[in-house]
This record gives sequence, structure tokens and C-alpha cells, in this order.
Amino acid sequence: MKRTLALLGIAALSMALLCLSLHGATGNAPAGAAVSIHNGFSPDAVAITLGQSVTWTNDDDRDHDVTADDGSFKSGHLKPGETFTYTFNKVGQHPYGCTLHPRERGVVNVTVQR
Ligand SMILES: [Cu+2]
Repeated sequence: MKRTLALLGIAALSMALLCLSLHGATGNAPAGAAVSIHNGFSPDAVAITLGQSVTWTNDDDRDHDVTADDGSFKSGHLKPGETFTYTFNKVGQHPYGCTLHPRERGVVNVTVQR
């Protein structure tokens, strides 16, 4: 009987630790980064970890777009107030720009989570 109680105790403890570790894992993974578009991208360089996403918001009074140099992501025309979110599943530097205004450039740096 005492043995059964002890085993139950260990089982409960294991469950608690599991919950704690799962909670910790999600706690370590913030949503990612946000970029405002207004006469260019601000900030023009953001750093995230693998699996996180970046959300761009057109805070300007004219259309813009977000287009990766390698074509891996493409927002299409973003009207004022519209947003575009992309989740990055590839490590490395992802340079992008606005095809409507070629001088507007940005980069997303994706690293492996530690
Ligand atoms: Cu633009």
C-alpha cells in the first residue's frame, strides 16, 4: 500500500515536471518580430529564431509590398493599414524589398533556437 502511494507520488511529480518543461518551452518562443512600413522598412533588419514569424504593417498612406529576393515570400500589394505575416523555416539571411519602391530594402536574420 505504501509502495503504491509512493509510485503515485512519483507519477504525479513526473506529470508536474512535464507540464513545467512544456510551459517553459512555449515561454521561450516569442511570436517573432514586427516591421512597420513607412517610407521604407522600420527596423530594416530584424533577428528571429527558426519557426518564428515577422509581421509587416503598412503604416504609410500609399501601397507597398514585401518581396523576398529569392521569391520565398511575397505579400502582394499592401494597402495602408494592411499587414502581412510570414513564418520563417529556413536559417540564414533573407533579404527583401518593396518592388514598388526599389530603394526600400530590409533583411530578416533567422538563427537556430538555443
Ligand atoms: Cu514601397
